[in-house]
Amino acid sequence: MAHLHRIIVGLGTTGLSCARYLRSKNLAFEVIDSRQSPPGLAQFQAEFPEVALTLGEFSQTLLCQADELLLSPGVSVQTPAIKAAAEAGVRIVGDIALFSEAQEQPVVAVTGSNGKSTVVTLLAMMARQAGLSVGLGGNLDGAEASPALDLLRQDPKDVYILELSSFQLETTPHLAAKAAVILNVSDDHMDRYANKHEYEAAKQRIFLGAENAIVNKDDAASQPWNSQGLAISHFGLEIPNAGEWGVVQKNETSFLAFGNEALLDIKSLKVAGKHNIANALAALALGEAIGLPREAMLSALTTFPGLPHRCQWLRRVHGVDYYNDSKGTNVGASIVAIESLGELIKGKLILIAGGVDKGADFSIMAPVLETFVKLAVLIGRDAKNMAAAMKNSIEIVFANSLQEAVAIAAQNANEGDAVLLSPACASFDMFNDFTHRGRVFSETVEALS
Ligand code: UMA
Ligand code: ADP
Repeated sequence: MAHLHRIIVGLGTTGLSCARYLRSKNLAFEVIDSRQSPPGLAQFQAEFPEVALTLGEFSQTLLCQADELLLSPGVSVQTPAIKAAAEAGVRIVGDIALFSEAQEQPVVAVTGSNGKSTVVTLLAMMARQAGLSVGLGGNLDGAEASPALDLLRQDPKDVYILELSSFQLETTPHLAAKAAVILNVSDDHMDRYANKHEYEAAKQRIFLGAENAIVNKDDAASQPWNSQGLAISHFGLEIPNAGEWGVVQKNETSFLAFGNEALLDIKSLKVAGKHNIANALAALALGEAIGLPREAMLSALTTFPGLPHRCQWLRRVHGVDYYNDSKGTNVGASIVAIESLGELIKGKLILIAGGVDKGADFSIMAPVLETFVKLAVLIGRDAKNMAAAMKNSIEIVFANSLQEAVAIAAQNANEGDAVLLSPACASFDMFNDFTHRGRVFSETVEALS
């Protein structure tokens, strides 16, 4: 293995973590990136001055000479030069493949279009509450984020909890998770996949070699296509059958439940909305599959405050509540945010949305827009596309910046209304990432008088 010709493709967070990991194992590698100045460049040159680095348009000749490409998730396996290398017999894998080959502790793997970060963070809290040491990382962004391979350069942990994107799963041949889940599937990344089937097929790879599969009864796309050898447990928002996770009513109170056993009054959760009940149930089912005690799981559920930038309440100004859902980066997430906050408030929502649309179909937002939203303020590169799909449902205005959008929203909101940033789009036309977008929104709202 030590003599393989390995090339790391991409010098972002993943590429750097691969480089550090390979060096910790004394394995040789070189690096290429299609950009002239990738984000990890300065750091890489400081840490790895001796390693060959090729920048600029991918050289097919170089890629085809390798034995193995360690592909970053932002680079599609369909990129012509990568495809040519695969056809020439080069092994194409990603960081998650290296991770699963290298370690033997139980791994919990979570994918889905929405709710991944919430579920993995909540499950990590549950496991820690139960006294386990936890390695938490993967696609997850934010304070606790860590690329998967960085976790293996730390002390070994009792359990690893990984958030995985469809991109990461594309290059993972065998994950062998102790427990795996596809939380839900709605359109996302349609600029990268030829159709929804391809996107779903990438997500299905999470079950390869898994022991336990957790299935969302409310979303048929969460079912494993091949259930051979899998122990399956179910969760859903309806009354559960025996051995399933769900919601039961007792004395007009709703409880999270296992079979007919009421476990926790839903009002004691600190996070709101039906989607967060689903997230709580998914975390319970995953926790049970890795043997966490119920008591620890329920205790974590009553303290989990939710993550920033996900339907996060910021402030009330003149009777108008402001919510930051900057992580609502696809249509499914924004529909859920509009529905759950729309049901909560007395008045109507003013929605701030827009950015890079990733090939999404916004027309499916019509029912929630018509029911809960009185005005949409659209920003960003694909605002016009969005408006074309929404114009029959609600009134629309355009803004040149997020600050201008907040000002327009504030002018149009009456007492009892709420202003919601839930863009249904990626952020990189105007911001570094969704956290940057959320921060700008929060600061602008903070400055409102
Ligand atoms: N890129 C190039 N040329 C290259 C390599 C990359 O143009 O040679 C571009 C990609 O097209 C992409 C950008 O650079 O636009 C970043 O790609 P990357 O693969 O270098 O990304 P990393 O910095 O390694 O970050 C990735 C995840 N990002 C993506 O998959 C796009 C991060 O998830 C993740 O936290 C990190 O690995 C560690 O595991 C972020 C994300 O946005 C949160 N994920 C998407 C999502 O959640 O929707 C999938
Ligand atoms: P991900 O990591 O998959 O992007 P997050 O937990 O960060 O998911 O949540 C992102 C956004 O998706 C939230 O702000 C909310 O609008 C929406 N969301 C969260 N959980 C769910 C769910 N279970 N189903 C649908 N939408 C959800």
